Amino acid sequence: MRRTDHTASMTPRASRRDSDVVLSNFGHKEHLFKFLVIGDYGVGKTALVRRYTEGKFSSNYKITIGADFAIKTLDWDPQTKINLQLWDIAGHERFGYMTRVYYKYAVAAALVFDISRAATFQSMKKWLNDLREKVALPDGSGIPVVLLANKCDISVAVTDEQISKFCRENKIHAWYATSAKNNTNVGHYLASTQNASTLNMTKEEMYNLMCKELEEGCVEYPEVKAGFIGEVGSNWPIEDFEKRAICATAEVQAQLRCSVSFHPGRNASAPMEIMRIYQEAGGDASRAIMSHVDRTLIKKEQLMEFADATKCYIQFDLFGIECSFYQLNPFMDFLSDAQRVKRIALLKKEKKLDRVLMSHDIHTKHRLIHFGGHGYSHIANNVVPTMINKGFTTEEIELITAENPKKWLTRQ
Ligand SMILES: Nc1nc2c(ncn2[C@@H]2O[C@H](COP(=O)(O)OP(=O)(O)OP(=O)(O)O)[C@@H](O)[C@H]2O)c(=O)[nH]1
Ligand SMILES: [Mg+2]
Repeated sequence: MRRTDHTASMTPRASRRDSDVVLSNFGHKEHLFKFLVIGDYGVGKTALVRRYTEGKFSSNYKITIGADFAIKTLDWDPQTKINLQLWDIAGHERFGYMTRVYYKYAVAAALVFDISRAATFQSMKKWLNDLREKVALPDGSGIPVVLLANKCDISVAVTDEQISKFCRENKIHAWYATSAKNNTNVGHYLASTQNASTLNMTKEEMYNLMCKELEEGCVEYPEVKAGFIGEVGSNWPIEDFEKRAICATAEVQAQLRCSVSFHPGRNASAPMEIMRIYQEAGGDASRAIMSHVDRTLIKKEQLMEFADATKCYIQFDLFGIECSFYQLNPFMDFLSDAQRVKRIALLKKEKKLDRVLMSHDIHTKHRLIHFGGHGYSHIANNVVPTMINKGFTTEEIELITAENPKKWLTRQ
């Protein structure tokens, strides 16, 4: 298997104590993590790794002998690079005696089965036991595991309930239905998360794909039409792929009058730069949402300047998250809910409430009520009463929480 350019000098031996390796260079850190991909023969481990690292798929089956490996480099944040060393372990049992050697120093694993062949799901327990027995984190706990139900483009012989029950009973963190063939659930979003074939898409190809998904139906689910474009993600500085995605979004928006949503990189200049590219390419600012303003435009002046300069929706979407240390950008002070409400009050004073949106970006399970978090009712139960105490009228609350989303979601 070919490796990416960044890593041409790496060999499998480089994975010794990889999880401990942190290369510091003028504040920049690079981590190397060993990640295992295991499961029965023929379930599509090699195909998934190849799809993820090279963006390619082949229907020819070439059995893996021993183990193969590949690297995926991810920009975790502006200061941190993650090199994911993917160990694609042969599934055939004649290689089974080697697993102890291959598993050494791994920090996470994907267990893969073929959702069209129930027997490969039954084997998951055996693979999990083998893994738990032979590898652990330095503190002795089991390494985190995700379960991949591959070949979901063919027939389904195992139900969602069976898979969820298996995960619950075996402390598996998450499971996903994947298709290495159709590229389902194999990387989207920021440039750093895209596979090579998506990264190479021209603006015209992106435009055609978005139009198709809005007008005819989504590639993976043809019976479902997309309602809006987003989140269109970008990092800071904005990468070429991301600029093409923003321009294609603008052109589709101008053509179909649909709504769009943008995710900015963690820099106060990012929201305005996205809107500049979008508007120059013909996009209508009044149909766009700028998300995450509460972790991007931290200072009042930055927020008000942005609100004056464009007509887009301004989304405070991190309600419920108050942290003393923001690990994704240690240089940024994170706002509290009270400070978010104060910012919204400033926008009220400027008569800009008809462009304000609020939500809780719940992307980790510890934020759900079941796991001790605020849950999806936090804004309704806790934030709205505070806003009323601070002088917001029920009409203003109605505007932010019902009218604005309704207006944005309605295709013109
Ligand atoms: N339809 C379909 N076929 C797939 C998919 N993923 C893999 N395949 C096919 O399944 C066969 C086996 O895939 P591999 O990736 O080589 O399987 P493996 O798990 O690496 O097998 P071993 O190396 O023997 O352990 C190949 O013919 C692939 O083309 C998928 O998502 N959908
Ligand atoms: Mg293989």
